[in-house]
Amino acid sequence: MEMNHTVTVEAEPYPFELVPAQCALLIIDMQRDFLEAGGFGAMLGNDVSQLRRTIKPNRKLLAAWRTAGLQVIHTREGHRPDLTDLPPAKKIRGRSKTCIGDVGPMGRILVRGEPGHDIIPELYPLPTEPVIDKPGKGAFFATDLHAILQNRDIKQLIVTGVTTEVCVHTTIREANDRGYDCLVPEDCVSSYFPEFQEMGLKMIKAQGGIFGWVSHSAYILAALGYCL
Ligand code: TIU
Repeated sequence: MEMNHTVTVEAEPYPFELVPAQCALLIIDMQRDFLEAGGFGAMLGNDVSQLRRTIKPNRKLLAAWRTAGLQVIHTREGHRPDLTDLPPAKKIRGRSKTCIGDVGPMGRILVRGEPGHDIIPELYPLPTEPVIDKPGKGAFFATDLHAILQNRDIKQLIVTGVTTEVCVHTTIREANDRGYDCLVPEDCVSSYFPEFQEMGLKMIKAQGGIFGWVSHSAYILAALGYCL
């Protein structure tokens, strides 16, 4: 397949014209701290099993992107071990007994270098794939993501990961304002709250695609010529 040619992906609110060579797969925060027991997500009182259904479709999409030689970028939410990049407001939010930087079953919560902060083994980055360490919810805030995308001539993003209404939404909004076209496969993103998943996806594609497009990984793989 010619990666500079446009392929049409079935999507809402209307078909997405995908140019594979200009489209990065951006996988947001598929970290143990959000997807496994004892991490940040669980600390906030969430049922982490809500997010685990995204692992399988993300694996398929990631395998396809790698096989096609296309660009993959991963992100991780977290902070420096000395917490100098952790806003005091973020640390105390939630009034939880345990907070960011405290020791949990997977090491210090949401701290870089700790087991819980790392990406789940099922989607572990290759050494050639950039990993963006971000202190906020959005992947553009206080990171070099925009520079990396510009240097690689990326104009479109397939955004997957967790959680839909928090880091995925914030990143899509930031990307949209910087001129990127964002496509979200609904089976590859998830929220701890089913109602936020539903409304989060609706918000992206409403008003003529105010933030982007919503599709399904099967449609993206089909457009790339993968038999399912
Ligand atoms: N709490 C929640 O839903 N999400 C986050 O705190 N971070 C991300 O979404 N990655």
